[in-house]
Amino acid sequence: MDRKVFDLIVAETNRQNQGLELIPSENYVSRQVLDTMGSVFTNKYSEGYPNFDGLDGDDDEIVASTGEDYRYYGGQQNVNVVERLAIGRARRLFHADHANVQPHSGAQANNAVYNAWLQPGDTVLGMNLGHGGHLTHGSPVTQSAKIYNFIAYGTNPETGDIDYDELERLAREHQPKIILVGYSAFMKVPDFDRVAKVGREVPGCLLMADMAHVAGLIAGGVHPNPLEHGFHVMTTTTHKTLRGPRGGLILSMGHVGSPLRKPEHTLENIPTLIDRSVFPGTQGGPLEHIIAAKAVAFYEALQPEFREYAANIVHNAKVLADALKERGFKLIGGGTENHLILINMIESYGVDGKKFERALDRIGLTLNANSIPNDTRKPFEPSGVRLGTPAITTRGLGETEMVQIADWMQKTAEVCAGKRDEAELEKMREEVRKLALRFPLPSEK
Ligand code: DSN
Repeated sequence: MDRKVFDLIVAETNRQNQGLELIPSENYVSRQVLDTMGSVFTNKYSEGYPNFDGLDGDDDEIVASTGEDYRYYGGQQNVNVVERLAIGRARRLFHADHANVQPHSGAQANNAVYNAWLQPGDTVLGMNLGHGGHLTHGSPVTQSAKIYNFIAYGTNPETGDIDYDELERLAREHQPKIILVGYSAFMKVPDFDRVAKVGREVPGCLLMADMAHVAGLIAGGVHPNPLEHGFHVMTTTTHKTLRGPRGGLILSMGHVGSPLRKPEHTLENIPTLIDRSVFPGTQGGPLEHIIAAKAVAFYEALQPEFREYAANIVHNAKVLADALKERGFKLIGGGTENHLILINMIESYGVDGKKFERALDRIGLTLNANSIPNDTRKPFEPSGVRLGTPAITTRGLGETEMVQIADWMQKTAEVCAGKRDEAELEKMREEVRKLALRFPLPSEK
C-alpha cells in the first residue's frame, strides 16, 4: 500500500474539515458523488456516444430506452445507461435541447465549442481576463489564442458591470463568429438579452455563455439561464456552484443528429457539431466514472433542496459583502449579485492580495489573490482577493457566521498592515477550527 498518498488524503481531509473554503470556484461534494468517482466505471473505455433516443422522458424512461449506440468498444450496457442518465438530467436541469457530458474540464469544453464552430483565424469576442474573464477566453498564453483571433471587451471599474456599449461597438466592428459571455471574477448578472440582440445582427455569430461559476445558481433558479435568452451554447464546469465532480459540460440548443454523420455547418446543427468536436475532435476516451458522478450531482441538483441551497449561496454572499464593507473593505462593483466578491486590498488596507491570502491561510480561511480591473500589479501579487460562498453554504453556515468571517478577515488584514500583533493569527486559527468542526463536510457526516 502507498502509505504516503494515503497519509496525504487523511491530511487533506483534516485541512478541509478544520478550515473554511472561501474560494468561489470550489465546493464540497456529497458522499455519493465522491464514492461514484472512485467506482469501477474508471476501468471502462467507451469512445463514442450512447444512443440519444427517449431523452425527453424521466429517469425510468431513459433507463428503459433501447437503441443502437455510437460506441467503438463492447461492454457498454451499463456505461450507456449512466451516460444517458447524465445527459437527460443535464438537459432537464438547464432546459437544453442537448448535453455533452464528456468534456474533462471547463477548458476542454470551451476548446471543443471553438473547434466545432470556428476556422483558424476566425474572430471571438470575449471578456478581458484582467477584467474578470477567463484564460480560455482568449488570453495570449493559451492554445486557442494561437489559433483564433480574440478581441476583448471590458467591464466598467466603477459599476463592475460589462461595458455593453463597448461590446456592441466591437461586435459591429469585428463581426465575430462567437460572442462569449463568461467570467471567473465578475459579480453582476449579465444582460443576456442585450448581448443576444447584438449577436443576432452579426451573420453566423454563435452566442456562447461560459457559466462555470454560476451554473449551480442557474440550476437552482436564482440566476437567468442564457439558453432561455437567445444563447445557442452554454459551457460549464460541474464542480463549482453545481457541486459535482471536477469536469466539464456543454449544453446546446438545436437539432440533435447522429454523431457518425458530419452535418452541415449551421447554427441549428450545433449540438451535433459539438458532439463530433468533443469526440473525436478534441478528446479520446470519456471518463465514465466522472460522468457517473456528474449524473449523481445532476440528480441532487434536480431536488427541491438545491433551490434552497442556491438561494442561500446568494443571500450569504450579500450578507458577507455588507459585513466586509462595514469593516473597511472596498468591493469591486460595490457588492455582489451572485456568489462572488472581489476586494481591492490595496485600497482597503494597503496590503497586496497575495500577502493577505497567505495570512488567511494561516488561520484556516482559504481564498485566492486575484487581479482587479485595470490592475497595475503583476498577476501573482495582484491588488485584490476573490472569495465566495458556495462551499461554506454547503456546510450550512449562515448569517451569523458570515459576520464572524468578516471579523476574522478584518483582524487578519490589520495584522498584515502592522496594526495588530501577529500572535493574533494563532488565536484566530483556533477559533476558525472550532467553528469549522461544528459544520462537517457533507461527505464526512
Ligand atoms: N480556476 C477557475 C476559477 O477559480 O475560477 C476558473 O477556471
